[in-house]
Amino acid sequence: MEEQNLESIVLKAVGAEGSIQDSGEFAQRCNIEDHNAIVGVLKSLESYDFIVLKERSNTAYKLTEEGQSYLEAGATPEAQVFTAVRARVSDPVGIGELKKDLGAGIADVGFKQAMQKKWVAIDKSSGKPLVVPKVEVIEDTALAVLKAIENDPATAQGTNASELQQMTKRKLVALKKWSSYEVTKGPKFALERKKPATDLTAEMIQKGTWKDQEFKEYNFDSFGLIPDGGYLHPLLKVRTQFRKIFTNLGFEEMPTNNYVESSFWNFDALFQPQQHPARDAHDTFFLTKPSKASLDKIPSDYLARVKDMHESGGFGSIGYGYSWSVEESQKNLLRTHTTAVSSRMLYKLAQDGFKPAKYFSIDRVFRNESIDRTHLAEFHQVEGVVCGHGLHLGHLIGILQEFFNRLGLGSKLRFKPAYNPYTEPSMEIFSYSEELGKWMEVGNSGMFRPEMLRPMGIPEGVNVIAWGLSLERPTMILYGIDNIRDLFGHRVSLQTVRNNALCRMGM
Ligand code: FB9
Repeated sequence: MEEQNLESIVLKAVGAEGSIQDSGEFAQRCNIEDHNAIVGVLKSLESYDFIVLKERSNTAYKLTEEGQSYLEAGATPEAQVFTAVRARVSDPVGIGELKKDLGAGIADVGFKQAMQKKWVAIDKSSGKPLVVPKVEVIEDTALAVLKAIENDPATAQGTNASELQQMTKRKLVALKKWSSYEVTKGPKFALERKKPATDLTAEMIQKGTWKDQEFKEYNFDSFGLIPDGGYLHPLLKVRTQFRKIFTNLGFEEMPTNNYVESSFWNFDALFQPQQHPARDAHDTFFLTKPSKASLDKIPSDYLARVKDMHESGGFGSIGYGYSWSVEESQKNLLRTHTTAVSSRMLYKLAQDGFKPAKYFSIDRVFRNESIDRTHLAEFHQVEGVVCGHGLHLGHLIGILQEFFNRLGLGSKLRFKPAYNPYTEPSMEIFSYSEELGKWMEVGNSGMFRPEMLRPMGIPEGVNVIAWGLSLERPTMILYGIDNIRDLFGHRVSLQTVRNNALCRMGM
């Protein structure tokens, strides 16, 4: 029944009778099965001073399911056993026969009780233990107690304490305790409770009903609802930190919004030979639809210069001396590094009339490599590019020192000679981790080769220094995540996203 209805039933009863003697009896009278529903309404009305409650403690015996079953059977198990044994006085039976006739449960319980009451005994004179009656008639007193309780649970009229204790011990009855209430009118009694309004509305003001309207008091102790909101993924927090570092160093972000790239921009423009293992399907995701990039996207004069460079070199280079295939350069792929974007940007810079520039990119790249706990077939590459007149390795080392200082990795930085197809010289970058107590690889770097820059039209004397690292590695270390699947992919727990701390990096 609705709480509102219960409330009006209670208020009308108190209004008509002046009080309710007992809420439990009242609930029964109104066919309200759940007394607790009434109690909830009484407590609410009392909190608004509509009524006054006087608590009463109640106890009553209640038959258990087992007790109820004996009442329905009309006899306790002991009485049933005596009746069966009395009927076979001339041809006594054993307990086994009784179990067959009465059922094991009744026979076991009844035999034990009947023996205790000396209603029956065991006769072994025939060699086999037989159950025989010891009295002519019995009185099923336990049944009488069950009947008395059923008739009057509150007082169990006609029974005594010992009998009730015995019945409770046999788990045929249980003592129930509950509270009920005497209800009388309170200082603010009314036949109907007008819910106090929570808002002052324009209608109340216009009609003037606010004058008689009761308003709910402000509860200054309650906490406001915590507004749910969006949460930033740890990778995006670290990306923001990288962006801040690059922009504070005067770098411009490159447009990286194309995951699909031609082999030309991803490899050929970088002077990466067409036989290079990295260009094999085991390392690169090639597209089948569309499998080919349209040539008109690649300026024909530039394409010719790249072809020449690969085949016969130029600008001091001897090239690779192989027959360069334009079809190979048209193969579409998922970019394997954001250096493909750097090559597009540098070509555009040269074509628009070179001027010194600093670019950066942070975006997804894809490699067809074996995956493990810390590697997926994709990751976010972070790349920095600086181009200017007379740049040399010292400038690269300097910008790396400044960049990694801002990541908090610059106190001990070392550089190790390395190889990349499109940079010469190249260096791997290492930082000493006090926490891990070892040197940690934190990136790769180099100076783009003239074989890459000159065909673009980048002028002689201008060099380009560049470096790269990943977003996942620093994020996993900063957030203590050891399995990349807990950071990236469909298994990421949204709770982790909700709970993760602010990203604090270096400076
Ligand atoms: O990120 C890497 N390590 C790293 C970086 C930061 C860091 O910070 C922690 C808070 C303390 C911790 C670790 N690495 C590069 C090094 C290794 O993790 C390496 O095992 C994995 N590398 C990726 C590529 O692996 C297939 C990281 C990724 C990487 C490597 C090279 C480049 C970019 C990303 C590059 C480049 C480049 C070179 C020359 C010119 C232009 C770009």
